Amino acid sequence: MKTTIIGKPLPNMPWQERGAGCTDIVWRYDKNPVVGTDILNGLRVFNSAVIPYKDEFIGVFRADHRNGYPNLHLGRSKDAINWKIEEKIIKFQNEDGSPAKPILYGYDPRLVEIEGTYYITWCNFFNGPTIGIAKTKDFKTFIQLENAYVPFNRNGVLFPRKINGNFVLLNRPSDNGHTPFGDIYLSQSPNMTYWGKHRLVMSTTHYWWKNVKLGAGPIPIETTEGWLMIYHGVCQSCSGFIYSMGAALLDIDDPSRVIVDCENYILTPEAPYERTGFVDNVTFPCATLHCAKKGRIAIFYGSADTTCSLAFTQVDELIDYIKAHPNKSV
Ligand code: BMA
Repeated sequence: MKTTIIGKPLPNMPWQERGAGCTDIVWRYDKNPVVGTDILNGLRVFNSAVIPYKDEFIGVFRADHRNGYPNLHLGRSKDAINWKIEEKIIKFQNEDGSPAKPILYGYDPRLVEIEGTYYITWCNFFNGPTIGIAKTKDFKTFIQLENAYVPFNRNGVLFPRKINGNFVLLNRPSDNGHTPFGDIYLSQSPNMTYWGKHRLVMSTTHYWWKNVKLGAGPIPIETTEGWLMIYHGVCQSCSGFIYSMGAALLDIDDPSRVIVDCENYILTPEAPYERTGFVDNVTFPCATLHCAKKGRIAIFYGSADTTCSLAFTQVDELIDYIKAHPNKSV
């Protein structure tokens, strides 16, 4: 079998074969949702990030509290399906060890390991939404760094290694509300504090499912064919926005260059838990677990702003699919 994903094997990742008769390129776990509203005192837990940690899994979860604000919680799991999520909100400290000012809200976290340090990026309140960044080595002490940008920005997603000596952060400039526009950019930093060398990665196009806005999703996956970037694409319907998932390949050395973007969505709200919830018709991918040895990818995504769900795909089939259905406007 060819090795397309550049990385480690992950034999304990969740996996389920495509069901008989299913021809979808990405297929759902048949026991979705994996994190329901029964897990954290009835709060909605969705748009969350998970990662392998030691022989288990760890996650940063978004929970929407009864005061209306979302915040970030730590979760642990042996199988990435059954989760225990801590009731207390993650407490950050400053680099000098003093307690950081509690964040007013934090949502849509992403989580990545780079050179032995774990970084959380999330949508952080800073007189409006921007990208917050924190780091930890042990998931006990969390050090909050400077926000990456002035407001407004969302969907901050780090690459899992430095590229040409810099950390690279995908992001999506936005507004203060339910932004009716949005393209994916990237920024670079030598030290996780000063961000610059901003580049446009991908704009909305005429394809109806992604003609309003785009946002990077999980941490990009390094493959022999380029960085596999799974993202969300949004269209406007008479009953509101609809969030689907898309996929593209970016150049390994210059990820602002799109090699090929798929014209089709790879998953769109169709299951009842995606179509109906606090916000209907949302599939919002924030993480993947993947096995380089078997070429398997599990996508962890928020469903209808209410629960967390899982979907699966096989890397070579997905890459072939992207190439067979190119976005002709890139
Ligand atoms: C976006 C973000 C996401 C959310 C989505 C759909 O603007 O707030 O957290 O899932 O809207 O409501």
